[in-house]
Amino acid sequence: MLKSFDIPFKSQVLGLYNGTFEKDLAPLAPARQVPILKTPEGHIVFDTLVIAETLVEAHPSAAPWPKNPAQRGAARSLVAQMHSGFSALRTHCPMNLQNALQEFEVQDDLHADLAYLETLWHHAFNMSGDQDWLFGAYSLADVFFAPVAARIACYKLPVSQRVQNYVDKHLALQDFRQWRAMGLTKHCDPFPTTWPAPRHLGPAHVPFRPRSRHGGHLKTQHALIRAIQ
Ligand SMILES: N[C@@H](CCC(=O)N[C@@H](CS)C(=O)NCC(=O)O)C(=O)O
Repeated sequence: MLKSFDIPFKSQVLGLYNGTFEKDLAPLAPARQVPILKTPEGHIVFDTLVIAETLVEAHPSAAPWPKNPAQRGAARSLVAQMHSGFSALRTHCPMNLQNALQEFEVQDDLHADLAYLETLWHHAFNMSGDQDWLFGAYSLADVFFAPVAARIACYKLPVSQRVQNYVDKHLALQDFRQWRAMGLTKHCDPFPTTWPAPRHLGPAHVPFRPRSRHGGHLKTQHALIRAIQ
């Protein structure tokens, strides 16, 4: 999110799966889940939606929401739906940027989530004139659906060609590839999920060196605290 809108930050990883999570969280109280944002003033802000709105306030020129009011309202609605719903997708398809499955059985409730996802995304494509991103230029709506795109790729979920094109667009995005490359440098032992038949996520296993878009030296303004996925 911060990177997509060119907001400098320093990232700190907490040990979600290695037993240090509670201890790592202690200085960030009362947050008890990641991600967490620490502002330049030292304020702790947690929950992705609140982090997004905090950044919008602090960096209005970054323009992370669509300019057009109708599209902005729709973008916010889609993000809210994502944030508060899609429980089947979350339950059956935990995020994993390391591997993808060859075969995965899609349950009825997951089919229903995917159908609703198609409805929401096509609504956005129709509003914006069917461009690459949901509302034309890359916006917070795309940020919030990036993990959904990763899940669709990871579990090879059945989606329409239009939606698959949108997913591929996410996977090919430089910031997405860098995010994933940074994740691949971390290893969990034991790995938290059982993967019967892993394969590469695709569309290409593109080598990407984790580094800052600003030439390697990040000027620390925000600290984004996240966990090993
Ligand atoms: N509503 C929260 C959900 C955050 C969330 O589920 N975080 C997970 C990792 S993705 C977490 O911290 N899990 C650890 C735990 O619940 O103990 C948000 O969107 O920020």
